Parts: sequence; structure tokens; C-alpha cells
Amino acid sequence: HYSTFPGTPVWPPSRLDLTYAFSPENNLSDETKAVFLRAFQRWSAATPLNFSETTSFYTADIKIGFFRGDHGDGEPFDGVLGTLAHAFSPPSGRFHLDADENWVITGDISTSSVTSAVDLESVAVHEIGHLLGLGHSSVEEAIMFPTISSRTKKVELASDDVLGIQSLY
Ligand code: TQI
Ligand code: ZN
Ligand code: ZN
Repeated sequence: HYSTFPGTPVWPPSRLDLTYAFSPENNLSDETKAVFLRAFQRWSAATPLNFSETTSFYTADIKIGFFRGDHGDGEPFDGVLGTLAHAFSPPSGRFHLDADENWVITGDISTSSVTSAVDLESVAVHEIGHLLGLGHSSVEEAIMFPTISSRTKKVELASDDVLGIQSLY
């Protein structure tokens, strides 16, 4: 079953149109940005929320960046595997990914020869769940289940994720 954070923080009902931006120093490719777009679309399809990219990083509701090691928020990344990414509950909007991971942004990850390959879209869908107010789920098929098998792509919301997000929005 899904969970929420203590106190059930959500984006206010008056804020159904949320903006996101990528850290300018990351210089991400359009292909990488498209992965995040698809991940946001999975949640907007199940809710009244809409997400749009803005180039104005400092005013964006959701700020996405790849960082390595200690990046100034007291929750340092740890190199390959271990922590992959973290996102904070509403209305923080902070979404950080570990730049040291072997991110896979395209193709069939199950056939990757890199044992530590991590599917970016799967992690993005999971972290956006946290950004919107979902905690972890006990349902293994759910996006919000707290573990994922290596070299696995899991990007489709399970009914448990949909029930969870629809309880919030
Ligand atoms: N990052 C953890 C996560 O997002 C960070 C975390 C631990 C956390 N406990 C939390 C965030 C409680 C919010 C609330 O779950 S992670 C997975 C999964 C991670 C793990 O790097 O371990 C995914 C990131 F589910 F596959 F294990 C993304 Cl998809
Ligand atoms: Zn961080
Ligand atoms: Zn999580």
C-alpha cells in the first residue's frame, strides 16, 4: 500500500501548474531532458497536475540537477550505486541525481553489459512521486516500492501509485 510523508505535505490545490528546470551547469542533452518530460507525463496523466519546463532555474518549482559526492545539502552522494538520487517532499522541489551513476537514457537496459547501469526514467518516475508527496509503497509492482532490481526498467504507474497520487490531488 502507498504512503505519504508525515503531515501529508502536498503542493497547494491552487498550484496545479508546476514548472521544472534543469541546473544550467549540467548542460543536459535534449535526449536526457526528454526522459524527464516522459516521467512527468506519467504523473500528470493520473492527476490534475501539469508540468512544464522553464529555463528560469531559480524561479522553477522543481529544480533538477546532477551532482557528485558532497553537494551542499547534507546528503552527499556516494559514487556508483548505493544512493542513486533523492528528492524532497512538497513544497521543496529539490530533485538531485548522483552524477557518478552509469545512467542509461535510451535502449534496452536489460541487455546492458554495464552491471551498474541504472535506468534514468525509472528513477525519475520514482523521485517525482516523492516530489509530489508520496512515500514508499509495500506493493512490489509499484513505482514507489523502495527497491528496484538492477538493470530493470520500471516506468508504468501501478494501480497503487495511482490510488496514492489521487488521494493527494
Ligand atoms: N534514493 C532513496 C529513494 O528515493 C532516498 C530515500 C530513502 C528516500 N528513503 C527515503 C526518499 C524516504 C524519500 C523518502 O527512495 S535511492 C530507488 C528504488 C532510490 C531508490 O537512490 O535509494 C529509486 C532512488 F526504488 F529503486 F530503490 C530511486 Cl527508483
Ligand atoms: Zn542533494
Ligand atoms: Zn524512494
